[in-house]
Amino acid sequence: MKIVFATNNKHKLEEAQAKLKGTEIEIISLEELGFNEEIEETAETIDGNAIIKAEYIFDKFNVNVFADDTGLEVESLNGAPGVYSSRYAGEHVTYEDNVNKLLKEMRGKENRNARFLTAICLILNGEKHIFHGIVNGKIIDVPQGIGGFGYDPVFVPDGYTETFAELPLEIKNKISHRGKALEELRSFLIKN
Ligand code: ITT
Repeated sequence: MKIVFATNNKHKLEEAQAKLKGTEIEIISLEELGFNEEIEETAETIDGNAIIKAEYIFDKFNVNVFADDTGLEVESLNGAPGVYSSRYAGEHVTYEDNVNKLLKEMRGKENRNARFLTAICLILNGEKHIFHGIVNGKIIDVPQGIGGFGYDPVFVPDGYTETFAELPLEIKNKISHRGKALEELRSFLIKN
């Protein structure tokens, strides 16, 4: 079965490909589909943005498709940056800019608890399904590691001492927000 992953993020693509390896499910990227626009994420929730991205590609190409939207929610920042995680430091910023803004906002805060939340919206044969994944952890104050992307260098998942940027991709993919949501997607696709 071929299925489009509606993302422009190559790290997400890599994580999904690793998760679906060994199954009959083949992921088609937006690049392979010949689509290279940005899809505007105008919803105020993670679920809403995942739905927007999947529906946009479904409406345009009439293909089986899934999309991922992810946010980092920090307890002492009342859930920020949340749905605004990709543009926390402004529009068209780097991952580093966002991390620096986060560390600045958290300076002096004792409560370092945070979680990543992923929503995946799948549209299969025209029907919509939503899957979720969450990982709890802590924000450290000096970035560590060069793997992963986004906020990975400052996020230490519960039960570990390394950040997601230090842990091998296999471990991140096993315990992470996206790894868990992809696992749900995988089981669903195998059954259907
Ligand atoms: P697409 O919308 O094209 O899928 P994106 O990078 O814009 O890609 P999001 O809209 O889901 O993805 O933005 C979420 C932001 O949250 C993203 O830019 C990263 O900074 C961060 N993020 C998402 N997943 C992450 C992960 O696994 N580890 C660390 N940071 C992550």
